[in-house]
Amino acid sequence: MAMEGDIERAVELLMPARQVVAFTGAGMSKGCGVETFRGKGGIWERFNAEDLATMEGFLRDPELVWRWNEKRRSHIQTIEPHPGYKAIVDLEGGVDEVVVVTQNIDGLHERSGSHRVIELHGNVWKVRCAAEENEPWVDLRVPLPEIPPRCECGGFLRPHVVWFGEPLERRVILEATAVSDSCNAMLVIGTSAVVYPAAGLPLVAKQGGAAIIEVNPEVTPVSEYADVSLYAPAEEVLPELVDLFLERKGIGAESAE
Ligand code: BV8
Repeated sequence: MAMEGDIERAVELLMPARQVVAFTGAGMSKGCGVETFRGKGGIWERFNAEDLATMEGFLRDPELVWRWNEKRRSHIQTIEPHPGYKAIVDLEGGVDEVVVVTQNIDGLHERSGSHRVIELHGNVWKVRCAAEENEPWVDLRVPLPEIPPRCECGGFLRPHVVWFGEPLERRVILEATAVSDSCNAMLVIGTSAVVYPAAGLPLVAKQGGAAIIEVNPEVTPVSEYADVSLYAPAEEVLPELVDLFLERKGIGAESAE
């Protein structure tokens, strides 16, 4: 568990910050019952990433990829963001700007009220035509009328998520890199920090002079250069951290709305 002293240290690091980036991974959603990819019981322990999260896998078996994404969509639809999501929204009341840079595709940050969210790997509620490679659109249908769903052109729809071996959208990674470089503090929450280019962003922030505050029950590559690591679940320690920060700022949580 995170020691009180570590939370104090994290608050101290946040006090002078004007722009804060909350960089999140699958561990941020674990507290809502969404599975992580790695670690005990992770998705990649039971499934092969090549089959479910690559274009090759999709072309080989679009039905299997859609069954997996359909299962995630119907599960995500039923869950409520945990108090750690609200803590990130409340943090907005104590600094000039909070930018959420997330690897997650579940849309939970926007649903919990964060005002600026950069989705590095897309969003499972958006689809686009795999044949026309056109602009994505929101498709909230659960269940989908057919698996795999088809575009009007007759081609398959695909989830608007970034698969392994696919580049991130230029505009997205450029914006994420810019805010990581310019922020004064980065909260690195619930990521194993092994998937690039996303995993390189905490180091961009560090080299840009930001204080790095890690939130993860486990040690990760970020732990080596974090200013403080809070080894605890995000859903537990984020509310504690933000409440103490807002108190020190003389801002009640209610007025942080
Ligand atoms: C690219 C969307 C180049 C999909 C995802 C060899 C072959 C091919 C590619 C590569 C290769 N070697 C390297 C690469 C690049 C590859 C990569 O980095 N691979 C890694 C595995 C080595 N990267 C890519 O392929 C990227 N694209 O490089 O393109 C290119 C350039 C130009 C032109 C053409 C090509 C694209 C990567 C994006 C893949 N898509 N997701 C979908 O979801 O369907 S990746 C997926 O895993 C996530 O999005 C996330 O980004 C990533 C990492 O997962 P995490 O979020 O960190 O989650 P994880 O489960 O790993 O860890 C959870 C953590 O939470 C743990 O640390 C745990 O301790 C902690 N935790 C648990 N409970 C809690 C908690 N923390 C807090 N609270 C809790 N309660």
